[in-house]
Amino acid sequence: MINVTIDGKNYKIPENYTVLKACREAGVYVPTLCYLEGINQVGSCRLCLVEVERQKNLKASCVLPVAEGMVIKTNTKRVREARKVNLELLLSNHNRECTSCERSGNCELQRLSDEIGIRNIEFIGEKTVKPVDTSSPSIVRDPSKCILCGRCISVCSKVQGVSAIGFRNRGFKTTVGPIFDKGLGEVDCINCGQCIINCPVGALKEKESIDYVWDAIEDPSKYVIVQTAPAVRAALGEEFGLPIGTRVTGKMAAALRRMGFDKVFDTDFGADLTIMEEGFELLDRIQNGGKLPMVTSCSPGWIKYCEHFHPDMLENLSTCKSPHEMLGAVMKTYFAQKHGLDPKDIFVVSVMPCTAKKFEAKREELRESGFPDVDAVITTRELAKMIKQASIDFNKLPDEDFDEVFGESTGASVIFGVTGGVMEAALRTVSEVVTNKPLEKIKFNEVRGLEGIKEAEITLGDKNIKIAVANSTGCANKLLEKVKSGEKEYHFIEIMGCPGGCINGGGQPFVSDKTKTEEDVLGKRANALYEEDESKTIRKSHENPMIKMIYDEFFEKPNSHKAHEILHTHYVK
Ligand code: HC0
Ligand code: SF4
Repeated sequence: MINVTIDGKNYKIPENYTVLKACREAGVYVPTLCYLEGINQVGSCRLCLVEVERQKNLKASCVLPVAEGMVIKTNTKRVREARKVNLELLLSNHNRECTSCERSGNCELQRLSDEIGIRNIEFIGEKTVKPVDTSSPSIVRDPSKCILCGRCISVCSKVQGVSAIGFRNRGFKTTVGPIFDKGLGEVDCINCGQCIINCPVGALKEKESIDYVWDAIEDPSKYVIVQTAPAVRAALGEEFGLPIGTRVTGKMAAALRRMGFDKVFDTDFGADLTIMEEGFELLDRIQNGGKLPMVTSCSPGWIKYCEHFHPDMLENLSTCKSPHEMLGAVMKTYFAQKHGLDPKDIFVVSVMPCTAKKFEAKREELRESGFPDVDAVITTRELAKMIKQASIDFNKLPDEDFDEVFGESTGASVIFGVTGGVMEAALRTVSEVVTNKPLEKIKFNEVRGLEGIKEAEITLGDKNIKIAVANSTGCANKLLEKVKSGEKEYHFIEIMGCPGGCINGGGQPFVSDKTKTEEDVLGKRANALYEEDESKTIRKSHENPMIKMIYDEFFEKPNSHKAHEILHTHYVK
């Protein structure tokens, strides 16, 4: 530890800290726009400037290491004025149409302009002009809003291991985007949206389907079914000012009903169905010499990553469709038959924490019934916008249930939304199927927690199986390299494309860098799902009575011929 003085007070600080980190730990707020701890520490926005005694120039605190006896001043006239000038320069080349901007109300640039006291911009000059990129099925880029902070670039390369975007050109012409001015839809982008949720401004957003969904609801010839992913309930409340980690399952179902959907179902049912299919597929591969390790296939960002970066592992993927696609396929087959509906009139909307699901829903592989399994995907953020457009007072809504029977789900399915959850849900079912005895402990702590890679060995009957869980495609890459080199061997691997799993998907509510340093955002969202699991009387997928019913009435048994036709697919690229 070393001694530093910040704004006249003395602190003991670990010597490997930056000045910014020391200030934050001391409770001294220093504004930043480009900073993302451990990911983007580049000192480019120049808003975190501080004065350091005996040093002539102001210093960017995010890249300045602390030193013994350092005297730091964060709040002098010189600091305030320099931050203001730097921010004005940034704003001079920014498309400031705040009222119609996607991020109005939660833009970090807008908030800092207010906090730093910008009231007029003196430097009016030329602006860098670049067209909006709409080539991706999931993401829209507007370079006129970009402030060149580099957060998206760092997240895409360092966390996701993709490097689809970078700085292009030099000086005034500098922009952020894919190589050779290509569109995001033309490069190896996996649609994860991690760049969106880490963008401090409105330069990146999801490709909206709001009007498409409203039109379907208004269309009397359409039977419109909505389903909601596990992680949406853990974060939607944030859009309505509720504390991070507030679970809003009941209010969400109530809001969807008031918006006019004909049925309000839960993707969690699809997750229970996935566990049945994937669990039995795993057992079959282990017992009959199938391709191992088997890797989960429910995260579409991960699937696309696998196609681009590990095409030799496509055979390792489970053939199961993802839960919302399974539920969509069930709607257009079993549900349509049972209710005398023509599948062409059924319109399935998935509310997802994920931008890659927009791409997934358009895949040719996922339209076995002759119609897309899912017709539209909206993110958690888009759902919040629709609720606001409908003038629904969300916080005053009563808690309501999902509709029967596809609203019936178990604790196992709700934890799908957090890293390790699919693995834990699968183990709960596979263990009981193998041993034919009730589980002694339902929690698998070995696969819980937010570390990038987790490993464990689990006893299933008389056999030990080796498992691993990776979250973020960057961590998946590290894990798979070890598998390929023979350094590691597993039977079953869960991979989720986003760090932390779907609770941190690219479609989730924005959380500022400031809030991220003050609150354990992912831990709180994860807890919301674990609490919902604990609140359920049925916590294993195979015990869901409606799952039993659908096998009795329709699919016969897991992995049956019919189940394969409707619930499974193959990715070949
Ligand atoms: Fe997920 Fe899913 S858990 S991918 O993160 O498997 O998006 O929440 O909906 O489909 O169930 C996302 C979340 C889902 C699917 C489920 C899976
Ligand atoms: Fe990179 Fe994901 Fe953004 Fe594509 S969506 S540019 S892969 S961070």
